[in-house]
Amino acid sequence: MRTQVAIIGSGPSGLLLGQLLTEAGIGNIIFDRVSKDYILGRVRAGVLEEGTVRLVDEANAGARMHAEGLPHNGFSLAFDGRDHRIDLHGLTGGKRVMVYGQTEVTRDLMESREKSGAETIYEASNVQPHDFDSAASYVTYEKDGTTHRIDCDFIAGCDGFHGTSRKAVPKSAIRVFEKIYPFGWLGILAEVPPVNHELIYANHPRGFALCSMRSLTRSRYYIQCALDEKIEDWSDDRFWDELRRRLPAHHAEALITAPSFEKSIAPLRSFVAEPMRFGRMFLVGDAAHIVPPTGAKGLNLAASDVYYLFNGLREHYQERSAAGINAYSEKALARVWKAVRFSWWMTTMLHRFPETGDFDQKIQEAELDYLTHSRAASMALAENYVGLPY
Ligand code: RFL
Ligand code: PHB
Repeated sequence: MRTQVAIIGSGPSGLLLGQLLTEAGIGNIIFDRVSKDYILGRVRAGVLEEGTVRLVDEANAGARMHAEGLPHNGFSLAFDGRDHRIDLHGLTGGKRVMVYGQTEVTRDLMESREKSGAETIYEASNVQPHDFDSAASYVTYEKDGTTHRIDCDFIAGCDGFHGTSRKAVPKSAIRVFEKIYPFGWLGILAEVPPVNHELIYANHPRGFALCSMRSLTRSRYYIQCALDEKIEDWSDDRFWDELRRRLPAHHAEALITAPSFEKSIAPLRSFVAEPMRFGRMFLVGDAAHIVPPTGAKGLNLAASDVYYLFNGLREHYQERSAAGINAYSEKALARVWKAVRFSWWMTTMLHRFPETGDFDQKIQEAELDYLTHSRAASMALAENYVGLPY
């Protein structure tokens, strides 16, 4: 069997690329090692940049996002017992973000893919890219006891941080940059109205906290925790108490609680692999880079990678030009590193580091005070948060 683009991974990167290619009449097959239901059970990102919204629209999957997503014009930085609003809309000349869960984006993209008739092979085990340094690339996978082979022009490695694509690249051809943070995020979902109509990022001597949402009746809350914390040790009551302690008093008093229906701990990491192209295989999204979630950039970077790669592939097929494909790695990495910097900076400014003490807490508060009182500093934050242009 043969296709034009073999896509490994049915997360947001793979699905978005697949739908843009399908809309442009370029053949593609997606392979994922897990089931559709498993993918739809993963709770992850919640904040979409305008560029991401635009791409989901181009992929013909934006209707529900526009009907149910919540446009946000700002967010709050809370520290020293007070709230300080960052007016994203005013500071960026009219830009905003969309609060709409990654799970819902994924569901919408899967639905439009099913409607378009493009093929996805779920529960494909041992998916492997082959011969991507030649013009005769192919992918193999196993299903129902049989090994299958799909020949293709290109391979898109959209299989996340633990995927197979990056691992298939010879060590001598790839360079990785990594930073592991000495804490994680404990996150919960609960069927309660959000404590505030906008997100709250809180710096507190006890550690960072984030109040986010999925809708006007469903909240997503996170608190910074030690890496060796066990989820079983965190009852809902303990979580709510700790969250309240880290918020300014008026929010703590207004917080509505209920039993959580999802609770998990995520480690924080910055990671970049260079380059992002190896012959006829491209790495896209988390397969190539990871950022700590503090800047809300992971999914949005996946989307900008997809934008550059889709345009490169479209130029290849429709205009017989290799310019876009040849520029993919360099263009994507230039944007990736700026988001890596922003996410590292937000993380450093908002979290309590185990090795630091009260001096560092005061420095963070001074930085936050400067940030919220200097228009120039607020503008730089807002410009990055809504997403650098592409
Ligand atoms: P994904 O979503 O990991 O999808 C990869 C897919 O590849 C499949 N796969 C394989 N398939 C075949 N063979 C193999 N060997 C395979 N190995 C893996 C997997 O089953 C999966 O279906 O990567 P993708 O598509 O690049 O998307 C990246 C985003 O998921 C990620 O960057 C964001 O979720 C990060 N993130 C956030 N990003 C934002 O932009 N805004 C946010 O607010 C935000 N919050 C978050 C986040 C990530 C979090 N966690 C849990 C990591 C909050 C959290 C808590
Ligand atoms: C979320 O809603 O899951 C979320 C929002 C903002 C972030 C990270 C996660 O920075």
